[in-house]
Amino acid sequence: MPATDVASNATEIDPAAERDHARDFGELADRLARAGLDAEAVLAAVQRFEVALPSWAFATGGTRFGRFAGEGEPRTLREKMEDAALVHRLTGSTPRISLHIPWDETRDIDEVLNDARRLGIGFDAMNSNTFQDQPGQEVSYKLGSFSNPDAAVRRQAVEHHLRVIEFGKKVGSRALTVWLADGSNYPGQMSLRKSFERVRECLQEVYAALPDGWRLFTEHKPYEPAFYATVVQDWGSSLLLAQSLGERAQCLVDLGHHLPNANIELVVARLLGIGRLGGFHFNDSKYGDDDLTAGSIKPYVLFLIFHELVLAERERLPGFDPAYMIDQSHNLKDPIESLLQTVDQLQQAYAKACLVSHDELASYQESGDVLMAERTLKRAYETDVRPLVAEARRRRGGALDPIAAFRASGYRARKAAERPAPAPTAARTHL
Ligand code: LRH
Ligand code: MN
Repeated sequence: MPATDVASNATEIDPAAERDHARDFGELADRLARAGLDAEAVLAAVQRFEVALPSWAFATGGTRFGRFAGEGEPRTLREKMEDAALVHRLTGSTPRISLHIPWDETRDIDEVLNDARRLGIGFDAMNSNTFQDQPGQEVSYKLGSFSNPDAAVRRQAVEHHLRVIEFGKKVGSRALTVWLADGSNYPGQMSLRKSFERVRECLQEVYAALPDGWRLFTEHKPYEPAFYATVVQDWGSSLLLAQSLGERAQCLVDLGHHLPNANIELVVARLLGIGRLGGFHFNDSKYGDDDLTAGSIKPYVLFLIFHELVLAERERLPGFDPAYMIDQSHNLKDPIESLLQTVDQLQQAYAKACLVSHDELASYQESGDVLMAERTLKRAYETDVRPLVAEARRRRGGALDPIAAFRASGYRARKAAERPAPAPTAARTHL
């Protein structure tokens, strides 16, 4: 890990915590060995796990009812990258940031690349934005972008995506995530089939411009900001688009983009089964696209999703190369603390999924022993893997307890002094 001044004291471990951790991890490893499970193999898997951070989640979000700004929030791409570097320093598993254009647009690419080198941060999938009108824009996206009946609007939206790809090429990104707010609020407002056809045609132009080695992720969402019909409303619509574009188009699953009680792990299994699972926007939700901390509301669902991923990994499913990314909006928690919590929850869900006795499970599934099949899966979920995940972080130079380390580092107070709150009128560069 490059020497950065980013809270260099953040990962100092006090000897007592180190001793307790060593005992806890040792006991867990013994218990797993008694169950025929290899802690070191799971540890190696968790150490390989990496997830990208969303540039738009480092400042407090807000809802239409209000926003309660926090202290020391980043105002520039450099400051967002500094915060991302700290999360990586503490977790050892977030080496990339996912940018959103135009929120992160800057003319001085060399400065961005220098900062990236200095901070040891790379760039994951790019995100386009045709859900807001920008100052000086020719035509409005009010009635949609790619689905808009007005060809000039569709042209403008395609041009925007080509610019996002150009920016991404300069920073070394290798993927483009396309989420469209396109839709309608009233029956009759929009042709349900023509709107979809227009999106497919525009995406074909964007897909044709993809640089070698790049992937395009289509992201579905059932509603908001459209409240009657969203053009790319569900995984089926997203899959139809990806299949019509080509091999390098896959579906991105944002966990918050499913109607209540939808079986998200089943959607994941379906997309895995045909090699069209491009990646994730991890978060959690109780009702809608709440963008809460991952694992905070439905931790068992997060585990079941990772169970499907571990099965696919073990079976070396063709096309299995999911891009793991976080997509959250922080209204109440310190953004960095919530992201640290999310990374820990993802590491834990992955570790638990690696502890499933897969052969035992398969035998109960094949023999129709419903209860023992469920119990076998639950046994892994109910294993306290916190010492193992902490050990994985420690071996990657991270903190045993990232949140405790972050609070002890005084980073937020220091940034509050360095980064005076932006004037209330300043343009918002995040959700
Ligand atoms: C839409 C979404 C999309 C991003 C945005 C910030 O709800 O999930 O992935 O562009 O949030
Ligand atoms: Mn998303």
